[in-house]
Amino acid sequence: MKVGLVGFAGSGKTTVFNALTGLKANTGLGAKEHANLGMIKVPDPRIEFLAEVYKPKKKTLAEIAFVDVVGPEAKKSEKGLDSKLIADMRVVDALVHVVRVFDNPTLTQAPDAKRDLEAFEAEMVFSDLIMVEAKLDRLRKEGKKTPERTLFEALVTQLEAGKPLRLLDFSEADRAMMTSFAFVSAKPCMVLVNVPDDQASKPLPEGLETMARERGVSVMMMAGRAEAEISELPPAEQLAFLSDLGVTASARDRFVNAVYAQLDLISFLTAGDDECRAWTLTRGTNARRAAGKIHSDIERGFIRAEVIAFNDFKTCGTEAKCREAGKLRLEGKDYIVQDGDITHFRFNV
Ligand SMILES: Nc1nc2c(ncn2[C@@H]2O[C@H](COP(=O)(O)OP(=O)(O)OP(=O)(O)O)[C@@H](O)[C@H]2O)c(=O)[nH]1
Ligand SMILES: [Mg+2]
Repeated sequence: MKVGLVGFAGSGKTTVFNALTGLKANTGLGAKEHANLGMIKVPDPRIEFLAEVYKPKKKTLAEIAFVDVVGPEAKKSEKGLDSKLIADMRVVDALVHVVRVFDNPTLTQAPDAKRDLEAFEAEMVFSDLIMVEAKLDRLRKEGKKTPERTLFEALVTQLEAGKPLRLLDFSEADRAMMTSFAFVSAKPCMVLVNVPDDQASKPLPEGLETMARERGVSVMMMAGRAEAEISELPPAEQLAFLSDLGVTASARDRFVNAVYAQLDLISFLTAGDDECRAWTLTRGTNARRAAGKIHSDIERGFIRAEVIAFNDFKTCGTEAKCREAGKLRLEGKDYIVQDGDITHFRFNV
């Protein structure tokens, strides 16, 4: 899972990146030559539980990779997003749009979350529109009424109305025809409202939630600078400072929960003496495709999955006891993997 932090220059993307990763990338003016890369681990107490039982050599949490991409100046926005930024945005699975609510003395514009949300969304729509129009020109010249042309006609209608592609319902076949374009306005997106230190637990700016919902994006609030400073403290000390801010969990934990909810993600687990591990999966994925997350050979040679629900494992205590209690299920390739499934794939290559 790869997430891109995007937004206008000086909105606090790098500050948020630091708060989430615990890294110390340079912020402020002159810190914009290249994108920052970082990982965060998805906290999962189920892995701790499994590790107690299996005593594996290794335990591995699921990870979310982050790219903090370099932002454009808000005032240059009429020109459209530059191609380097668009390229960085195309390769991620989801976008987190950082919107500024604090006063940034290096910027001339006063903060206005709704203005920036609208403007950046318009930029994303515009950059997709250019691609869609170019493709549609070619399709129209061919003169045939293909499913591809029907799809691109629908895309152009949506984008010309100023609406992002993520609001449309696509079939599997549609998605296949769009894959190579990696449209930015089609990517799942979350707005991260970056507020001053004393506003972390205040209500969202008026009307922002509605505006975000109309665009198919969820909203999360964070006091970026304060939370970046807290993330540098020893874990034991962090909680007291967080409660001063009026929040109950770290920026990272809140963020991971929000991303999982917004992107409809689950984790499935594998357990053994070598490794206990959590794997990220989109809800609704079948067993065979889930196996492919581990290795393409396992997907190709898939025979069946042996599955124990984590809660059953917790009740029974061991794999053998689960077996005795009839809690170990054999599932075929079309089984839809559930959150917390402890899965062992049988395969043959
Ligand atoms: N008061 C306040 N200042 C912040 C907050 N977040 C960031 N800043 C400050 O705003 C300035 C810009 O922050 P950055 O994190 O570098 O912003 P950016 O979006 O990465 O900027 P570019 O990489 O230039 O696009 C820095 O001086 C930060 O210290 C915040 O939540 N509150
Ligand atoms: Mg930055």
